[in-house]
Amino acid sequence: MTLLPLPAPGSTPARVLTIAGSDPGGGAGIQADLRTMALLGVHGCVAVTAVTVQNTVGVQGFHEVPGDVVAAQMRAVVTDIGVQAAKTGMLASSDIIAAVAGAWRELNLGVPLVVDPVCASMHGDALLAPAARDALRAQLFPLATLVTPNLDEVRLLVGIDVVDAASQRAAAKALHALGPRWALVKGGHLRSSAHSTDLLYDGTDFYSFDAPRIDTGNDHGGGDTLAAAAACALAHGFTVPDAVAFAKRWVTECLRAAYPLGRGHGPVSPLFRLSEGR
Ligand code: PXL
Repeated sequence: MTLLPLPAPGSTPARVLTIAGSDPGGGAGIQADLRTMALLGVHGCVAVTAVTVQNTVGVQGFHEVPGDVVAAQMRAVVTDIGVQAAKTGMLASSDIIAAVAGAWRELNLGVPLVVDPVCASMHGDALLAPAARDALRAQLFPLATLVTPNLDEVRLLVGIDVVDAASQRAAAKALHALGPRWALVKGGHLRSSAHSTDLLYDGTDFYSFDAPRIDTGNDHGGGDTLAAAAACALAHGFTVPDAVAFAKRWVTECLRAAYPLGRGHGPVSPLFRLSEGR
C-alpha cells in the first residue's frame, strides 16, 4: 500500500501526541499507537493516562494518572517538541477528561485532534468510568476534529443500535451533533456483513469506506491502530476523508498480519511493514 512520506535519516519526522493508557501486553493502547506511528515514520509522543493491568485474556484493573499530571505531560511535549496532530485513547475518568480538554483549549495548537472514545476492552472490561461518558460527550467531543467510535461505543454514547446502513447514518448524525467536526462510525463490529464499512459524516456529506472483513480472533488494538494511523496522516496534512481512507487500508493490512499471542486475542500488527520490499 502507498504509505506516508518517510523522513530522511537524521531529519526530524512529523510528531504526533497520543494521550492514552498503557497495555502491558503490548497489544493496544499507547503500545499500539507507538508501533503504528514508528512504522509510518512518525515520532510518537505520549501523555500516559492510566496504567492498565491486563494480558490477552482480560483486564484485571487499572491505576489512573491524576488529571493535572496528564495535562502537564501534554504541555511539556507541545511547548518543546511540537506536534502536528494528537489523538486520545483510554481516558479512564472525568478528572482526566476535564484536564485534557482544559489543556487542549489552553494550548490552542490549531492541529487536528482525533478522539477515539474508548469505553471498554474487547472483553467488556470497563476502561472509562460510566459517569465519565457525559464528560467525554460534553467536554472533549466539541474539541475533536474526528471521533472514531466502534458500534459498542456508539450504543453507549448516543444510544443507537447500529444494525444496518440507515441506523449507521442516524448514529453518525447523532455523534456529529455532539460537536466534533467529523464523526466516523466504524462498522467492523457488524459481524453479519462480509465487509467492514465505516461511515464518515461532516454535517453535510457522508463518505463510506469499505474493506473486506478479515476474519481473525487476533484483533486487539484495532481501534487504536486506526485512530493512530489517521492522526499520522492528518499530521502530514491529509484531509479527513483521505486520512480515514488511509487509516482504513492500514488497519486492514494490520488485521491481515495479526498474530496469535498468549491464550486470548492477539494484536493487529503493523510489523508486516518491516518485510516489505525485502
Ligand atoms: O483498544 C482499546 C484500548 C485502548 N487502550 C487501552 C486498552 C484498550 C483495550 O483493551 O487496554 C489501554
